[in-house]
Amino acid sequence: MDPQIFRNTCPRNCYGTCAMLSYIENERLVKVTGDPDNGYNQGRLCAKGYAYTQYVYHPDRLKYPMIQKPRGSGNWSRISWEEAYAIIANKMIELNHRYGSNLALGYNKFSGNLGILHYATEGMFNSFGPHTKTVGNPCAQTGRIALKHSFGENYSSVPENMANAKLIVIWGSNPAVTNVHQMKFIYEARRKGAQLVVIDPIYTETAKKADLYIQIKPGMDMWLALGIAKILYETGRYTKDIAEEQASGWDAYKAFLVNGLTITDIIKRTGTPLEAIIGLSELYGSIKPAATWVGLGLQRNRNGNNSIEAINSLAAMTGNLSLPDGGLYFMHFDVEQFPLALLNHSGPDHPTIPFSREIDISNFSESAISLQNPPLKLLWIASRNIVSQDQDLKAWEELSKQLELIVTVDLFLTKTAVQSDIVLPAATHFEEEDLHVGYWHYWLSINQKAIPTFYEAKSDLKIARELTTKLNELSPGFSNFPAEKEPIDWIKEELTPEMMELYNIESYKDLLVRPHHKKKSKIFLEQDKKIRLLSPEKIVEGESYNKSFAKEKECPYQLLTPQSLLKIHSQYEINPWLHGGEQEMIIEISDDIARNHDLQDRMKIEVFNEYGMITGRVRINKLLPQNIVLAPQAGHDPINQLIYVKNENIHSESSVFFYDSRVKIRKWGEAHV
Ligand SMILES: Nc1nc2c(c(=O)[nH]1)N[C@H]1C(S)=C(S)[C@@H](COP(=O)(O)OP(=O)(O)OC[C@H]3O[C@@H](n4cnc5c(=O)[nH]c(N)nc54)[C@H](O)[C@@H]3O)O[C@H]1N2
Ligand SMILES: Nc1nc2c(c(=O)[nH]1)N[C@H]1C(S)=C(S)[C@@H](COP(=O)(O)OP(=O)(O)OC[C@H]3O[C@@H](n4cnc5c(=O)[nH]c(N)nc54)[C@H](O)[C@@H]3O)O[C@H]1N2
Ligand code: SF4
Ligand SMILES: [Mo]
Repeated sequence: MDPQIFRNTCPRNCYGTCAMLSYIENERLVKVTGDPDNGYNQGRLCAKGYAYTQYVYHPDRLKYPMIQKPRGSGNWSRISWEEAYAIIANKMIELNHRYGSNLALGYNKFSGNLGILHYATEGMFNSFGPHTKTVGNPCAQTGRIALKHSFGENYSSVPENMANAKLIVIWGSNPAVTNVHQMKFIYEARRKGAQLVVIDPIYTETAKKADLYIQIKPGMDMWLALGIAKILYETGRYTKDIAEEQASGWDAYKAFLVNGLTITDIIKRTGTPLEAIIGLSELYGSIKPAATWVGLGLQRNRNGNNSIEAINSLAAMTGNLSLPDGGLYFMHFDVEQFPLALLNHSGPDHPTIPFSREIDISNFSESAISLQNPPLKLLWIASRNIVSQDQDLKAWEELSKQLELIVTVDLFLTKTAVQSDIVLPAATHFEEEDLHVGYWHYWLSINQKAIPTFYEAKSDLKIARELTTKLNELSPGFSNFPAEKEPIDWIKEELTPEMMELYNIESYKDLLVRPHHKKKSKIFLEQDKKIRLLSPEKIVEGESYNKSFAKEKECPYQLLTPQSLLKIHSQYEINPWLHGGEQEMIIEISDDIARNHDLQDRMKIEVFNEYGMITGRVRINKLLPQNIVLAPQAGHDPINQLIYVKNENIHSESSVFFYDSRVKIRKWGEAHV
């Protein structure tokens, strides 16, 4: 019998949002391929995508709900869904009675599955009335704010068009690792003669493909962008009508370029040689269209906002933003144009409490601890591995002490799940329906249920439907979640006439035939964009970044922990096709650091600071800047134990400044001899 073929979409937090075809035989997933009808991934997947047949049937997948008594003991026992719902619902109701509201109930959800129906978690909590919600984005908020400041709205060009650019400048992104399908368009551009420039403190896999690689000190891109702008202004190679007429803040910006900085300053601050600065200004000054990519890596430090605004200003003054194949790349938030009926589900009113409490996910644990009247008592964790991926894990430990019930919904017994009271097994995307809009490309695709659910796993939506039913059984009116609605009803609700027109479809059924691209004319109107140039006040603020490392002497090395090719954050590391068993953490250091500590390749070291310590094996990387330590995320002893990077401005939202971390190192055991 021929296999049945279904349309699925890889739901990972990944630039690809790859449309895929799944092949099913006897109700079993036997093969996956990329969907050739999606113009972005064009029939291809990455290695993680091709490994889905193994991921779905992985022996470690959670099969049943389980309870652990006491928390953290490892003493798990299997319970039925009915029991799990009863325990959770009774606790929710008890907390409601104790405090007179549901503010003691909260969730932490992030990026395990980005499907629109995965807003079921938020929808379920909304259905309780005022509660404690997690807002913000630890990954991209800083860049998002910077783009909004520069352009008044979001801005990210169509990635397929990068193939037609004549110059591609990537600031702080590593697509050869994090966005493999984009490399196809980059290679195509290069074949047609385009120049590729990569600006990164690390000589990455993408840098290896570049015509010009510029090594820069982390956090110093603002200065490099200003330096290039200065040269272009002084040599008259900029687009006058845009800079002088369309952009706001030109006079102050220009005055700063002329009087506020010298090229010698730029070289000192960025650590970039003069030849590279001249080289990049020659390219920006002479080649059009130029595609400028402000990467996510760029904004994981305190100066990220200013760096992005500086690069935006440079891209604007060179006149590339209005050219069809030039433009600016970051990521987009088009998903927010959909109704997002689950996310925006409105719950019942509370007689005295008008709103939910909000916690910024970028400073989750510390903010949660500070909540009083009532304190946070129940935490629901979904699509999130806090213990591996968040910062300030000491605050997380503190927070867990006050939590009376932690429920984690996941596919695996993660580092976070083992610190929970109850785990609930989640379904893979092959086991549930969903709808997906990318954040990089502009394709809309559907996700069909292709196989029966694995043992007793359930989708987050199914869990929301069943738990709210149980709550209402025990306490009528507790929740107003529309539990009767099927996944397809939610999908149809997202596809309003406006959205269908935007994506050229007449019904969801068109998505069963192929994914659809957003109408190009509706993506953005370059001509109308307002451009606000980086202001000298911001530059002064950026200046203080140079001095912000007060602990420099004490903790001399900067810790960079970017993403890895064969993982998505903490995911996939248990997949044998991708990773051969448990691996020792490899810590890359410069030969300078190796010399200082008398270290050689493969030696065991300890990396530590006042928050914690981890061990690993040395790999000397001669191309690393002097004071940089490079380590991967996740693993059995996650590096995030050493990461504690607060945004000092508590009133401003930001990404987590993961790359502002500092550490010390020593030979393994050195402290104990
Ligand atoms: N394989 C794989 N792909 C992924 C992910 C994954 O975990 N694995 N995660 C996905 C997610 S959620 C995200 S957010 C993206 C992120 O992917 P990217 O956008 O590529 O971002 P990062 O990996 O954080 O960092 C990219 C580069 O920025 C550099 N960098 C750090 N600081 C600076 C700086 O100050 N200036 C400059 N110029 N460069 C700097 C780092 O050295 C790194 O090489 O990848 C997505 N894709
Ligand atoms: N040191 C350091 N830390 C970082 C970063 C860094 O650069 N350096 N990058 C940060 C970035 S960019 C990001 S985006 C975050 C990512 O942070 P997280 O989103 O917490 O990262 P993941 O490790 O992908 O964890 C997602 C979890 O969701 C689970 N999951 C998958 N699908 C489903 C589902 O359908 N339902 C439910 N309930 N669960 C599901 C997965 O099994 C996994 O355990 O990490 C951040 N942490
Ligand atoms: S992880 Fe990213 S690149 Fe790989 S299949 Fe999924 S969406 Fe595509
Ligand atoms: Mo991210």
